Amino acid sequence: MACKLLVRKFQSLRVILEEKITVNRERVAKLRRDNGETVIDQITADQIVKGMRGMRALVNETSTLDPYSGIKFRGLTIPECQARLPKKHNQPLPESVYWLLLTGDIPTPSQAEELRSELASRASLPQHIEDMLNSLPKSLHPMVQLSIGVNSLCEGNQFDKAFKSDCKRADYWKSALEDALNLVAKIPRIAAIIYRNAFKDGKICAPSQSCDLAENLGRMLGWDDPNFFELLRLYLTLHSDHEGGNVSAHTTHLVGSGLCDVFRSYSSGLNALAGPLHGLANQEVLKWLIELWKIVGDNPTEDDIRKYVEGTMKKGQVVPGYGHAVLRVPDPRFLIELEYKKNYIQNDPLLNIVELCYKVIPDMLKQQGKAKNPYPNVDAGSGALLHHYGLREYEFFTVLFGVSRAIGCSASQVWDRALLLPIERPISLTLESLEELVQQAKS
Ligand code: HAX
Repeated sequence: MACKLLVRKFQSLRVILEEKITVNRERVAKLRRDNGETVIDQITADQIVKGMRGMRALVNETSTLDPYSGIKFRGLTIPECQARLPKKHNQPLPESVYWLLLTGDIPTPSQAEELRSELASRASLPQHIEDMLNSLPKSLHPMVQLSIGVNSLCEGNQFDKAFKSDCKRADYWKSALEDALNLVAKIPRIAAIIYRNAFKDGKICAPSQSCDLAENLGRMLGWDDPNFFELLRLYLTLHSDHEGGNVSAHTTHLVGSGLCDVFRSYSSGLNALAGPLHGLANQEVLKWLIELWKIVGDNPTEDDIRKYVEGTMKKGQVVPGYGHAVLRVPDPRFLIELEYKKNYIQNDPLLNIVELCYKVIPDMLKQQGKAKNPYPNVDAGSGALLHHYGLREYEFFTVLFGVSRAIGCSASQVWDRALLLPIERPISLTLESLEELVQQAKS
């Protein structure tokens, strides 16, 4: 019997996905049948010690990351997305980015509108989840609150219902898609409730049926500024996806591989995002920049910045917002942030400091000789842009990252189920067995 799903009017995305899934499932079957035993890579002891570093060992359809040219969403660079996806004002609609990541196609304006309208219709939360979020202590870090909120969305999820019914495994992706749409639709409200409770008066407006995800998010946060909504559109695009091996995407994929629904998988991914070497770096950058600004004032020299960075390094700390595990050039997302500043913001002392840091820090990290990538990553500029528009509570910044990354992680989860990917289960080694394997390989 076919998997029973909530029947909604919105069908075109499902129909398009169904056709693509049939074709891609056959590709996977052929690959495994004809070439399942073909060796395509080798692994060194160093890569094992460094936690599968650089190993090509996962399938992820939504995006690819090249060390030199950066992220591509379904083959498109971010500037190409900005040029080709349906937009509001000058930035892609987050809904059109979601459509692209889900289907691999550039949506038509009417498809983007259809998805926008569908997500807006799902944007509210059950009252008991609002009550639960309102009851959390204000002092609980916003990322913990976000993870709790997303986890709680799993109640009554479609994937579990399908799993417990006689739904065929081949149809699991349909319920994963239902849940994915609900996640992306509802996470802005969870984020906004957390913000309003932790930093404002706890009052929040209802999501509007006529706004896109970014504007709804901005309005629920308490803004009424089209320029801020425009920044949020860019922000949601820049942070939406970064291939499958990063800590949060990989965590989501791993948890989902045990057939956990998208809410619990992504809630785990959010905890992964909350580490300071990963997503939390955006809060750490702003904290660090504000301290720097206090010390050096509005018009610092390059030497002022150098002195402060030396202090950070002497303490044995990393310079937040610099370095990357894969990229070997300045993160194109950071360059787009600078471009945004140039086009939209005349004069902002903190953003000027961000630019000055970019002049100074790469050479310092090169001289230090440790970091493989001395250049800025996406987190180097994102917080200062939010600060410009008055969003200054940096403990909230990773929550915005988490709202954005739900787009990519949930699209990937749909494809994980669509391609019938099995449970992920690598093998760990003790140091002793690794040493033995090294000796065997050398003899
Ligand atoms: N400042 C100072 N030292 C740095 C550094 C930085 N920004 N980046 C790397 N290094 C050091 C490392 O600590 C490491 O030192 P040890 O050998 O003493 O352990 C050495 O350089 C080699 O590290 P690497 O191989 O270049 O870097 P990794 O791939 O291990 O780590 C990180 C990549 C992004 C975690 C790292 O560059 C870092 O800690 N950067 C600062 C934190 C940050 O901005 N994180 C956000 C990254 C982007 C992201 O995921 N956003 O969500």
